[in-house]
Amino acid sequence: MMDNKPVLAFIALGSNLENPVLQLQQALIELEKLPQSRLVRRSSLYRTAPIGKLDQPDFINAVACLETTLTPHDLLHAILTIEQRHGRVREALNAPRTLDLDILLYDDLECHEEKLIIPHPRMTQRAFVLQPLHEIAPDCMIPGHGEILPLLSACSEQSLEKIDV
Ligand code: PH2
Ligand code: MG
Ligand code: MG
Repeated sequence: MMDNKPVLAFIALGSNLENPVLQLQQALIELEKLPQSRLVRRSSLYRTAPIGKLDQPDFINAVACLETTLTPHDLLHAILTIEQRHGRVREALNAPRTLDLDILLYDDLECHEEKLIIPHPRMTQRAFVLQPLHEIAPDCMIPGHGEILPLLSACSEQSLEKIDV
């Protein structure tokens, strides 16, 4: 797989347990070190109100862009390994977590497997994904959905703030 053509892949980062800012900063360093990959861009960190399950701490969220020759499945395996190093415990869907890393986009791929759905199925309704993604890739197209800005405008009621770190 070493000679695959490099593609851009976008990864969402989120944490709301055990010093979330540090969790994301450390995770970005680990993403930088992934094999066959280069971290080409990263967004600011954002403090965001929880979506889905409301009675949990605020999240810190960001988005990173990798240029990679890893396959989507190898990239998924690599980011799940990083989550595990951060002590991720999988409880209910939307439960608080030390670190969540999700593949948002992988080139223009659409993939609908049980364990790997790309584009990420809920990304188009979440400002905590769309705002940092828009910061680093305002012109990106979301396969099956199109431009990012109308999607972001449609979730303007979701509160988030850029943080200085
Ligand atoms: N992740 C979820 C559910 N809700 N809310 C915010 N603000 N940020 C998240 O990363 C998040 C969430 C499930 O992945
Ligand atoms: Mg996840
Ligand atoms: Mg997630």
